[in-house]
Amino acid sequence: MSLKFDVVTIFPSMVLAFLEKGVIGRANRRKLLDIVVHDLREFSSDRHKKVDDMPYGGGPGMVMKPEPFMQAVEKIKADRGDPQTVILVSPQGRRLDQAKVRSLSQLNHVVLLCGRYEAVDERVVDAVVSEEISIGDYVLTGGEVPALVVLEAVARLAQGVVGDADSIKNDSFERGLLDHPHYTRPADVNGARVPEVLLSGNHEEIRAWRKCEAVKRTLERRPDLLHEGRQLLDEEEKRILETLQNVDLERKVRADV
Ligand code: 4FV
Repeated sequence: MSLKFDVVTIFPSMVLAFLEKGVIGRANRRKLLDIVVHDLREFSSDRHKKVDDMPYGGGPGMVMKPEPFMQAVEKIKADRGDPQTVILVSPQGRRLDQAKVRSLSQLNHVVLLCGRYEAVDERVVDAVVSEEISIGDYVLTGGEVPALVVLEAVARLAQGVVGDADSIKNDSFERGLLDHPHYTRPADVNGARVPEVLLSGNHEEIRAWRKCEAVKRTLERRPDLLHEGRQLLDEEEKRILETLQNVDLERKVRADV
């Protein structure tokens, strides 16, 4: 069963353009994904297809009207069946992470609502939204990019979308770790050489080096991930982490002496 997405936006061409390219574009053409993009203006009963209005209580900017979103979700339910979740992407939402992406990828019908202007009328959230998701603590001009971030991150976990399933298994964050460094030809660029171990053909040493680099990078750049995701580490990774932390500790002690 292909993963169904319905995206509601005032810029359908922007979303459709994204869905033509790359892995997602190919999966869409091969019907591994079933994506429908809806123009919010079609659900406006206003003769000028107005979808926004002045904010009650005053203040800057415009607010998106509730009825068009409510109509759009009702139409989607009537035509495409009840979705398992209706997501409004907004800065007020739960922060998206790979764990959330993985849980969304277990569903088979997801609706994504894209806001524009200052905000969406809160009654949309009360009436038809299951959850709000944020892609990060910064403010964009529209929900289309966040909606496509959610769609792409979830769709690539769907069966057959990404050619080599191994690349999913080794994903960053899949196991609470950042990815190890990657290299390709040529072996020497202006004197910058590829680590010898990767040229050795010794697959066990390569595997161990990559694991060590992943733990080292995570400790250096994202210790918060190790704090939250320690239980995701296997015994070997835990040993590597201990060794690195002991080395670190010794270095600090020596520095203090
Ligand atoms: C956003 C985010 C975001 C807020 C007002 C669109 C903008 C504008 N959505 N994660 N960060 N949305 O900045 O999800 O309409």
